[in-house]
Amino acid sequence: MSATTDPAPGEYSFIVVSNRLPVDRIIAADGTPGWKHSPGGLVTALEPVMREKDGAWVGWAGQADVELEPFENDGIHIIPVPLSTDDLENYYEGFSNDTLWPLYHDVIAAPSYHRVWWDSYVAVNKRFADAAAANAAPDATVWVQDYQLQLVPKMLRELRPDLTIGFFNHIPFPPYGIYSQLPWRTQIIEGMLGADVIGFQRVADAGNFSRAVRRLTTNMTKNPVIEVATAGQPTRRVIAKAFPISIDSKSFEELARQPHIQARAAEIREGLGNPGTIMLGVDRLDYTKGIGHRLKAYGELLADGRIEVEDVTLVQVASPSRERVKAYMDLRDEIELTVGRINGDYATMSHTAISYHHHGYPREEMVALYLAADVMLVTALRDGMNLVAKEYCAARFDNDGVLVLSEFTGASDELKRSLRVNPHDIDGLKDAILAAIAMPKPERASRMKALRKRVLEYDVSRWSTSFLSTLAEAKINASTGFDPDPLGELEWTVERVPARQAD
Ligand code: GDG
Repeated sequence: MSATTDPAPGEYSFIVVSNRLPVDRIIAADGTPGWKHSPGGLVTALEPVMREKDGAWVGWAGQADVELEPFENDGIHIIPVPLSTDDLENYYEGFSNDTLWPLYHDVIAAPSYHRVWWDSYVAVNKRFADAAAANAAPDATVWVQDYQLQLVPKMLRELRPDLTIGFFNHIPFPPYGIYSQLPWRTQIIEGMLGADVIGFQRVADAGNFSRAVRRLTTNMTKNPVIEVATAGQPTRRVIAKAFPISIDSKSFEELARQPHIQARAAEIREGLGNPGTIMLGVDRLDYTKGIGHRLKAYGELLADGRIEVEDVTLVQVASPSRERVKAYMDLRDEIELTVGRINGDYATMSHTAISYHHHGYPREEMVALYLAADVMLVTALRDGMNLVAKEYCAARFDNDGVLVLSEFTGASDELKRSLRVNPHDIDGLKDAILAAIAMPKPERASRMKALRKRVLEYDVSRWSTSFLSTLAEAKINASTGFDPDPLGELEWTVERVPARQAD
């Protein structure tokens, strides 16, 4: 890592803005600060574009109350945005994770609405917008990521009308009947409409957004176009559509093909007493992931005597998440109580029922777990996409393993040959688990081949390329008076119901 000298701030032609940077600031045991690369899917997907376009990444470095200078990391310019302890409490843990997160996930947990959280959200979004505006070259492209930064597109457009602005929402966008609870619903919609292209995980999310636009503003929509009228300015055309995110599929397959990872998978199976079937759940410990529903189904199958611990073991990795938010502390207690009860009731001296792990693991270990698991359980109650489902398929180069997948994930729109379940229907979930355990090898292979085809074809680089090319076209079309419907086949839709009477 070295200090950034060239180009000077204000000269980056491509900027990504996200709450977290692709590097974390860490403090060593002796107090020395350093940086740790956190190579998520987004970083992997954007790295080539970043290098090609000499791009910069604007975000928070993961440590409160420190002001850090921009620097370069592995060919990417890093522009840290500071957050104070108060910002973390109000903007991040409060408004982002205790208002928007539950609201956007179908109010599985009750959202809290606090005006001080909102004020902090506005202030922090402005700080991110200012940082992007100060660093963007004339006519640059800025891609804003996720629900923590929904006001940034509009703020940025006001500061820098020359920019091309994209926004991608990684989590669901809820139906209007739920969204309309938000006291600041119109401001958020207007914030997002500052972008030229707004990406969602599912077609349904884009539809929910367009409907909210019609209910809360006077703008007209003609799928996927929204005409945004602003007093005293020319009408702008915004595209809102689905761009389902994916993973770096090849890298998962490559890891899975390595002999030491396969040896580790065999060792995991051995360590669990070589049961006939290993089932696996991998989730952040989050109430949206349906971990409790999964445990209930598994516990009932043991209680009914339809499976035995000697034959079927469940491994549950629940990586620590948002541990200072009350709903997450309560969830942890609830899950761990259930795991303890099931193990207490059914484990034997030689076989555990649930092998439960409240840690994060290195990626190699995750891939070994994917290879060791005969059945992967993804039972989210609502999930923007769910990358774990895709990672499992990418790792299974042996065309084996069964994916049980909730229909409430974005992934279920694509992974149609999984065993799709409604996790609220516990009897249905139990039947699907039994079907997965008993599935004959040829059917497992035929399903897994189809799943893998999809995951390998639509990888994360295809996702980013598709979004960025739509963004580039939107820019060209905006300047050439593009007509999205030259044959006049589609109706503009406008709802004239005042928002207050809606639903
Ligand atoms: C949000 C949306 C959307 C988990 N534990 C460990 C670990 N992980 C990795 C998984 C996967 C990622 O974290 C989790 O991604 P998901 O998609 O499953 O879920 P969210 O964290 O909720 O992500 C989601 C996503 O954004 C992208 O748009 O799909 O809907 O909620 O990659 O493998 N990785 C390692 N150790 C762990 O212990 N190494």
